[in-house]
Amino acid sequence: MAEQDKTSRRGFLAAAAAGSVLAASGAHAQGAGARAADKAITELPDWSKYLGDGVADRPYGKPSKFEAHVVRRDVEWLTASRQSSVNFTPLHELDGIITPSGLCFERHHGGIAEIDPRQYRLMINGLVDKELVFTIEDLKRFPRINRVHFLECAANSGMEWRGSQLNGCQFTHGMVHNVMYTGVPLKHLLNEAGVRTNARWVMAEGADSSGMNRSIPLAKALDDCIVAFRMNGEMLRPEQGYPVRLVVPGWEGNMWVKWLRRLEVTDMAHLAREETSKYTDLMADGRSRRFTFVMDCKSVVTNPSPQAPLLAKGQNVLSGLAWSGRGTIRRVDVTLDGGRNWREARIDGPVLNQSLTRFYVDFDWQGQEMMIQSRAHDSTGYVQPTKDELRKVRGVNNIYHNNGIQTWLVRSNGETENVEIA
Ligand SMILES: Nc1nc2c(c(=O)[nH]1)N[C@H]1C(S)=C(S)[C@@H](COP(=O)(O)O)O[C@H]1N2
Ligand SMILES: [Mo]
Repeated sequence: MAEQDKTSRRGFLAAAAAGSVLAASGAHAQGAGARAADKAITELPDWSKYLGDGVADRPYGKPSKFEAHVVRRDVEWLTASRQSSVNFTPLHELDGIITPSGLCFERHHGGIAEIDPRQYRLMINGLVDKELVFTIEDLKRFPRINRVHFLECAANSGMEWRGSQLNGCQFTHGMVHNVMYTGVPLKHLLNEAGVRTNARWVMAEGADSSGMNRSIPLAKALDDCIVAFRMNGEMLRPEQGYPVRLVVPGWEGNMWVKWLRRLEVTDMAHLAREETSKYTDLMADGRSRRFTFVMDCKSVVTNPSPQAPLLAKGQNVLSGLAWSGRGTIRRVDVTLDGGRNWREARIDGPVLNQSLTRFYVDFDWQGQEMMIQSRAHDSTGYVQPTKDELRKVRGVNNIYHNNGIQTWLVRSNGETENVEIA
């Protein structure tokens, strides 16, 4: 945590040194006097004088070197090993609704499996009329679909149950990503195998060294699950399960088995480690709730946020993300004064089912302290709860499924912190 504290403070001070913090009085450009002294205007820069790299130099494109700070980050003390660990999507550096493939957070239980696609096989066995084995090429001959969906780890915001501990929306909310998947509806493969009448569940198993597995109710498997091989048009990244992962729209990320090697159709849940010991919700009364599959409606303001302070007075843009595992986002409310006044945010871009949705509030800032929150409503009428409302039911010993309202304190110098309103 000390590390990211330093990072955000360093970023802020660097911006202050560059003279941009609180310098401008609006979103509009400097006056004529400032312009005359600005070498960026009066002198021809190198990039206008010399030829640039040719086309052959970058066969696979990368972001500008000036964007090198836009990376997934981890929190070292959170996990004991690098292979069973997690890093976080830099939400505060992104816009729109699609997460660039190279910035999708990663969560692995046994490191990244490196699978040769020619050796890859997917088996369907169990309560089926015929057991089947598919290669990648077999999968590509089934009718395929394209869907944009968020994947959120159930442990996202898990450190927030006991109060604010991580200073950055990358760290509090960055276990979510949103990409376009291309793949075969799981129902086509199950129909091909012929599901027996006593079947109720499908156990999905990964080919990584953790062999991670989860039980999916058959109804969900036949409804909207996808056996996906592409993300954002290209083949899945190794981190995201190359060459094949299961997409389980709206449901907790743990069920989206990566490096998918086997689907066993069963009459009862497998009661695997990840659905008994892990990914269960320890309630206030000490009992444990299992099978909390759906990720409830949630939102977060990505800018400003602790790693993305406000830099100028005057016209500003607040930006954020909202999503619901139960449908689409219908509305997002934003408060700048800790919940006394709420205004409706402006949603812009596609509003898709079980997908991240982008919202904005265009506002004027005169250096007043602000307590910023967002509150999302989904298409079922559900409204995102406060953290205290959740704690009343779930206590504070839980880790998973925290979809509570997040608060950022913006100080008069623009610095922003993760806080809670008592
Ligand atoms: N085979 C396998 N699948 C897996 C995991 C894993 O470790 N092994 N991690 C799960 C967890 S806990 C989550 S949150 C998501 C993370 O997906 P991502 O790495 O694409 O973000 O993958 C899930 N699928
Ligand atoms: Mo997860």
